[in-house]
Amino acid sequence: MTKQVYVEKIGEHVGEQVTVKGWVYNKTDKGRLQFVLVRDGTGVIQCVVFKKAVSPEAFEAAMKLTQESSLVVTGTVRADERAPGGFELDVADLQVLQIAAEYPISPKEHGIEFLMDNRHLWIRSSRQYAILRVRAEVIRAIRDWLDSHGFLNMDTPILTPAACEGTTTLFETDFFGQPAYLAQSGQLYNEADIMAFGRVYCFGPTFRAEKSKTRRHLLEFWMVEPEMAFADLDECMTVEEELVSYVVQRCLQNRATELEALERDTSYLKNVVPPFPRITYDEAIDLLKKAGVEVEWGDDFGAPHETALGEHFDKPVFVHHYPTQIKAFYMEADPVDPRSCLSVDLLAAEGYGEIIGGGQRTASLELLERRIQEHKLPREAYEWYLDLRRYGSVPHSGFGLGVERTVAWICKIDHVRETIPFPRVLNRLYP
Ligand code: NSS
Repeated sequence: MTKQVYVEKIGEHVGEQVTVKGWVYNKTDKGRLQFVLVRDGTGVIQCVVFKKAVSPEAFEAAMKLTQESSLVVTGTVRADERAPGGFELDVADLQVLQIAAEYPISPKEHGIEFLMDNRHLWIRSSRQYAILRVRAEVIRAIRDWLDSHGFLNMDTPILTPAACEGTTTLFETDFFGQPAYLAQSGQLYNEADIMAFGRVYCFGPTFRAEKSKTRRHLLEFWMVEPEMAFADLDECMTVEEELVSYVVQRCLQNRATELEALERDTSYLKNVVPPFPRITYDEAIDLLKKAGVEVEWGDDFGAPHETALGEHFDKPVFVHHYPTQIKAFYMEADPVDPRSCLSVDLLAAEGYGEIIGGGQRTASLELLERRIQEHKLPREAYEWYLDLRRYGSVPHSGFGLGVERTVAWICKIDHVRETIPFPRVLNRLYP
């Protein structure tokens, strides 16, 4: 039996006979020579099938290969500078598992609806492959950083009795006759967890019935949410900038090939190291007015505002102390000016806008009770959350980083739909 290897590691086997299992990526017919590009999930290798080097059956099989046919090839690894990836396989034997039907996705331009309908196949193409490998690295880097900085992974429920981020984007489902909502955030449970474990994070899918179609919104997205007992707003920002910098640097290091394939200019990313600029909402308003953007104190920032702000800085920028009226019910009040709250958003530059939302949470029972009332939330569903202010309340902070927006920014791609294997966007549940 010849040793099976992955293309990614093929360079370690120069001169050896190995077996590769994969799919036909492309094929060039040169008569007695068939050049078959095979991808195996870890890379692509050119396999050279020479008529005289294989059995007549194997050569016949090679002739019939179509794009995406599945096969097992055995051959000798040869280093070749001209080959894509630097190595080639001189084929000794070839076994076809299945001859693929005519593949619907070709190098020609396809409309987005067609590609979305064929997402289950689209993920095989080189651009999607690169983006989704960056995504996996982002997730791994986040976990590595948090796991090695004292954060304990505590996952939070997906079926919940109450809203965290407002009642307008809840997905409702039936919980044996009682309404349940898909989690918009694990934050409220994280707040319970930190009173037991100090520093925690949850990392999971979150759901928002966003009725708007934008390039930044998914209905199902992944969010990592660190939460810290005894941390104030400043410390929250420090943790955010360290985490984001680590994630970006890890991608530059471990996903250079993918970023290059995406033609990502990485000079901006190299500059993503702490500290990031920190400005207040009031300063942001001034900046926007000076830049000629129409805005009034009290307005929430939309994509045009965030883009304009991001353009001012050569790094991601923190905007903190937003008006209380435009933020969630759990935000701690600013002790100096109660019209503002201790919230912070991190805006990625290059037009990408908000990738993190977070801040310091209300520690006082009285204020929290008032906010729940003001936001017209059903108090019974939040009794347990109020308990956290009855039994050893402490100042605490946390944030949520959206994986898809972060990946879109790192890859510099237009739409978050390409940053998750199977995106859930408005009016689309298939495939
Ligand atoms: O609504 S957030 O701003 N904040 C929260 O959910 C807090 N409860 C998090 C926390 O403090 N633990 O969302 C946080 C991030 C936001 O910055 C985006 O990066 C991402 O989650 N996000 C989204 N990504 C994709 N699609 C949609 N619809 C979306 N909504 C938020």
